[in-house]
Amino acid sequence: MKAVYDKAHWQRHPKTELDGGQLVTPYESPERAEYVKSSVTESGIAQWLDPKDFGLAAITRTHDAAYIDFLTTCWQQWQDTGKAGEAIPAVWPGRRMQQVVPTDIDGQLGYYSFAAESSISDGTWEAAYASCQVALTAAEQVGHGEHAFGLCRPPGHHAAFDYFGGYCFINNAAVCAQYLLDQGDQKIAILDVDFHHGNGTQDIFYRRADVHFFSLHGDPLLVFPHFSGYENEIGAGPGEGANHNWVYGPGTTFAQWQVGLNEALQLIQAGGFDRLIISLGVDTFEHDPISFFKLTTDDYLSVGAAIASVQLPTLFLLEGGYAVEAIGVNVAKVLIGFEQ
Ligand code: Q9C
Ligand code: ZN
Repeated sequence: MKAVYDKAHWQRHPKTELDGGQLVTPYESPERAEYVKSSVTESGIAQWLDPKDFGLAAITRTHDAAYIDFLTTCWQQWQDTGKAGEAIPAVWPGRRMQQVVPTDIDGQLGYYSFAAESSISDGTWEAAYASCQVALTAAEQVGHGEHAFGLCRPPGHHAAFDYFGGYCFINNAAVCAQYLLDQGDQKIAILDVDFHHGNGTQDIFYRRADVHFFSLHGDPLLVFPHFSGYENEIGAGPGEGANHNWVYGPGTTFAQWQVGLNEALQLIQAGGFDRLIISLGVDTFEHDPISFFKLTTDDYLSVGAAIASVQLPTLFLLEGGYAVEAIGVNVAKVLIGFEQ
């Protein structure tokens, strides 16, 4: 399959993540992408392409233009105020407060985010933009009927129409779904196998019938993003019935998780979709430091094989996975299992 990588991901290099009341080295590190690049290259299944530039217009088809404006200016605004650390939101509009866009950068950070772990620093916008162009370059191949892998960093599935969080700034999968529709597709399926609920993707398509969203994830009563991902979230208006969540508890094995995977794949198989997008997180791994599923490296071969069974042109986009040295192999296993 075709695969796309851009070293510009290195521009996303924050020093801090707010975790347990401390500023720690971020889990979502540049090394992650390099391990994936090496393992996928070693597997021999990828033909690497250089990223193309589809411009900002492809992104503002899916995201609020004012939010994108904020992302492009945030770091400069933060620096202009002379603050010592990286940009971290610390205030949000609570229930019954006004949804206004403050002029002050602390207010803007709160308005345009839903969580505080993802510090913004020098190069964050540039890397997020490049990550999305990697995804779009891979999506173009899938539009031509090929399968492709976008080695996206930073990830995207927590980024909603107009807010960031969960290490995500631009929703790469959502931008690609819209791109494929704009190229003539009628109906796209997005299957999110990351450990965390893809709240951003769900948000963007919740009232739409042209993109159906399927997500398997840790129970939000117990894990991030906490306020999204419950099984009663089925879509609304024209999108009613087009959103599907499967939640699992601590210690979930592949045998248990696979039940939801197969239900999702059956719905996708029967749904008349033109193309399939996989939000490929491997934080479902047994040794992931921030997650609680128990998938093994060999299980990822079966994940890939199961996805292949629906026989749609498929776009894989990297999302999470924090057991740094294992994520490369685990991602490669999914792609190998898919191609076999
Ligand atoms: N103590 C993705 O997998 N909470 N994002 C982490 C760590 C945020 C995960 C808590 C997790 C975000 C793309
Ligand atoms: Zn995740």
